[in-house]
Amino acid sequence: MARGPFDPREHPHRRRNLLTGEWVLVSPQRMRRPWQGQVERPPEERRPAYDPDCYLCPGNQRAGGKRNPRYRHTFVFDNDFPALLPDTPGGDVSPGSLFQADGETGLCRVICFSPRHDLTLAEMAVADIQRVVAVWIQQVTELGARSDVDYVQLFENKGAMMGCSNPHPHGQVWANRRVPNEPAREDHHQRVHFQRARSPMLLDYLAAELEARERIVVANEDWVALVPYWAVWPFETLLLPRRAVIQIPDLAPDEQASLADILKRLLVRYDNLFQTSFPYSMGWHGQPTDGGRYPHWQLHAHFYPPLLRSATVKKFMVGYEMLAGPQRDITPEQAAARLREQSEIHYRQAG
Ligand code: H2U
Ligand code: ZN
Repeated sequence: MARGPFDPREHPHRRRNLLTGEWVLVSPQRMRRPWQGQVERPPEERRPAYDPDCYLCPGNQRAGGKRNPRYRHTFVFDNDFPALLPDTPGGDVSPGSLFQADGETGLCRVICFSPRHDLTLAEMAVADIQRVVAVWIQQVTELGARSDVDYVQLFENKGAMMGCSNPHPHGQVWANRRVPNEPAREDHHQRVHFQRARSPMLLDYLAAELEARERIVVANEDWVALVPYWAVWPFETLLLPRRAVIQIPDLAPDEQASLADILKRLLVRYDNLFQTSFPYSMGWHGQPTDGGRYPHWQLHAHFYPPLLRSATVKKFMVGYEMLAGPQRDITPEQAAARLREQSEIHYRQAG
C-alpha cells in the first residue's frame, strides 16, 4: 500500500506550521482503520433566554458580589477572579540563575456577547455579531494604548469540553505587560519571512491557498476562512483578511460588517457538522501593542475545536502528542471539504 510516488492522501508525512515553526505528523492511512462504538448525539440542550442563576445574564448578581446592568447588547466587566493584576511587583524576580521569573502585570475582563442566555455567536444575528466585533476593537484600542500593556489577547472558550464555565455567550480579554508565548513565536516567524520576502508571510500564504483552493472553507469580499496546511486540531481553521491588516482596530467599517458575516457563516458550518453547538477555543492575534513597528504582522483568528468524528468524540492530545509532537489522521484537505459542504442555515433554524 505504501509504495509508489508520494501521495499526501495515502502516505504519512509531516507538515510545518509557518507561524510557529513546529511540525505536525499527518497519518492519512489511519482513516481506514475500523472504528467501533458509534456514539449517539447527546440530547439537545435547550436553554432559557434568561437564567436567574447565571452570573452573566442581565440584572443578575455575579460570584464576586457585583450586579450586572440590564444590558441590551454587549457588556464588558473586570474579571472578578483575574489571572493578572495591574499593580503587582514587576521586573526580574528570579530567585536564581536556574530559576528565571518575571513579575507579570495586566488586566482581565469578561465580554458578554449578548443578553440572551440561549444564544451563541453562531446563532446570533449578523448585526449583533458586528457589535461584538466593535467591542473587540474597543478593548484592543483602549488596553493596547496603556504603556504597561504590550499584548492584548482576545479569546473565547466555548463549551464544557473546553472548560468553559458558563454557556452564556461570552469571551475574555487579557492585557499583558509582556508578549505571551504564541504571539511571540508568530512575531518571530513573520518577521523572518518579511525580512527575506519583503511581504507579510500570511498574505503570501493566503495567495497560495486561494490558488490551491482545496483548504478554503468559506470566503467573502474581505475575509477567507481556511483549514491551514499545518492544522493540528481536526477541524482547526484560520480566519484572515484579504488585505494587509496589522491589528483589529485597523479594520474599516465595511470590513467589520463582512467579518460579522464570515464569522456567522463559519460558525454555522461548525454547528452543522455534528449537529451540535460546536465547542472550540478561538482567539485573535494582532501586532504587539508596545509601540514598535510591525509591518510583517497580519491580523488573524485561530479556531481550535476539539471534536473529531461526532458530537461526543473528541481528539485527545496525549501520548505521542505530549511527548513528541502533534499528530492527525483526517487530512486538512478532507476537513476543509467536510466544512465546505455544510449548509449555511443553522440546523436549529432548519428544523
Ligand atoms: P470561561 O470563559 O473560561 O468560562 O471563564 C469565565 C470567566 O468569568 C472566568 O475567568 C469569570 C471567571 O473568573 N467570572 C467572573 O469574573 N465573575 C463571576 O461572577 C463568575 C465568573
Ligand atoms: Zn445567562
